Amino acid sequence: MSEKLHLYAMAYQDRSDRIRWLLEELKVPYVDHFLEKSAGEMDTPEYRKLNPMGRTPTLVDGDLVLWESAAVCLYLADRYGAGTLAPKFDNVKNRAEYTKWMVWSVGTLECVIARMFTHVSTPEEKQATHAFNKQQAEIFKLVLNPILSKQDYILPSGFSAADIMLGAIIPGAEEFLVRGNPPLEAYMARLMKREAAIRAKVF
Ligand SMILES: N[C@@H](CCC(=O)N[C@@H](CS)C(=O)NCC(=O)O)C(=O)O
Repeated sequence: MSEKLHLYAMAYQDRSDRIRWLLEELKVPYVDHFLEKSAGEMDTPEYRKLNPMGRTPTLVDGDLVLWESAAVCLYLADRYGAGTLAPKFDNVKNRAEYTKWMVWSVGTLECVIARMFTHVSTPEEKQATHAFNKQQAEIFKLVLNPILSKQDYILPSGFSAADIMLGAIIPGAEEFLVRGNPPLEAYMARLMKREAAIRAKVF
């Protein structure tokens, strides 16, 4: 590892927290670049060359430019944490389970959490959104609670990049999914204590 990695993020808050947390866990040196959207810093020709959508986060590792936070985390865990934060490819079934959580966290959980924040104005809309949020959270509990009641992390083999993805996304549904739900309260407390997460200022 000769050169430092570069992480481009939107100033204040975006989905780079999961990548920064993973980099801290991996102890891989990196440089943060915080871009001010309102100042047009995500729209410059230089940044658009890295990320044609003008979105964040984006990682630059030597000649590799990569965006999509889950893809970046999959890459980093394979490149710098194979066998520790990512199951190796020689066990295809473990690998499939790990990939499932990495993809589910953004493709299902985060998509639904984003919908939970749809702007509503009338009392009827508020009631419908509340009912939707509760119903979706119950479905997620059916998936997560049985696993996190019997083991500390989402994979039986222990802490992995999949916990970083889940741990960075679950707080978005704190009110519906975590509060008053002991397996997830304990899981989040466990994750929030991790020094790498504290250094990365995820929570
Ligand atoms: N699915 C993408 C989401 C990328 C994305 O929408 N990023 C937001 C910040 S978290 C963004 O750049 N928003 C600025 C904009 O939409 O103009 C990922 O996980 O990286």
